[in-house]
Amino acid sequence: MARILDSIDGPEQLRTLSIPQMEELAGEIRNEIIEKVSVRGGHLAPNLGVVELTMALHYIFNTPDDLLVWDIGHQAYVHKLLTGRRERFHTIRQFGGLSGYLRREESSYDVFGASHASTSISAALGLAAARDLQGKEHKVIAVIGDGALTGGMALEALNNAGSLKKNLIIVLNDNEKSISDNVGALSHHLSQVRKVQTTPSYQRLREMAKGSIERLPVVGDRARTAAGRAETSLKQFVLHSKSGVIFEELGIKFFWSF
Ligand SMILES: Cc1ncc(C[n+]2csc(CCOP(=O)(O)OP(=O)(O)O)c2C)c(N)n1
Repeated sequence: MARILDSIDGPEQLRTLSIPQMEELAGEIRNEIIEKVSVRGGHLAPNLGVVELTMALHYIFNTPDDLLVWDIGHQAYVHKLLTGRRERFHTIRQFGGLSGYLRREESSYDVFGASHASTSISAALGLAAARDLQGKEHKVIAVIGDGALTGGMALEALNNAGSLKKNLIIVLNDNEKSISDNVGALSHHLSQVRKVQTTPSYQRLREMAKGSIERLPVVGDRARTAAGRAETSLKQFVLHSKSGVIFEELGIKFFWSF
């Protein structure tokens, strides 16, 4: 049977799919990754975990004009499959084949070649500053895991990003794992916030707030912005914490999706 994946030469085709087609595509991508990685090894779990996230990013943003910066790049197999490299995917991590990480020489969609952890926010911030100097308007998005976020360079970049106030989107892929379980104060903070989200009282409040917002006579972006703000306030209220979510305190707006 013909696969949807075989018709995807770039994000343009992805953006024409319906939700059921995208669900089917997500399954095909997982099968492709399992099949190819099981032959010669590679990063399996980090890639199986970002299938929907990667599809959503390429669907929503106008890549490659909008710049997608992956931290490390070990989780970029899905990105490679969706950006014109599916026919060469079986060569990944082999001499002369596709890189197991990102390479600017390999594709215009590979904005920043890393493989070292914790570099994405810095790189994206630099790209956002360059964009502003050039008077351009594209989006810059850094995607970073909760493990990489604990690296010194990421913390330095957050410090800088919170004060420069560039239009920069940071997607935190908080899957509670690094190479092993995450450790440290930041990881503890995130787990506290996560715990709040899963309590029945928070869920009930959230549903109530969502219901009220949906009944408001505003539509589209304004409703979404209002919903985002309401959720942030709600979270901080429920957290009972003077300092709230640490990123907000650093000047970075924080939206949670799970
Ligand atoms: C400076 C540096 N230290 C260690 C590594 C090894 N390394 C590769 S992937 C990874 C885990 C990343 O975890 P996380 O950022 O949470 O991403 P996930 O795999 O969960 O998507 C690490 C530590 C690295 N690439 N660079």
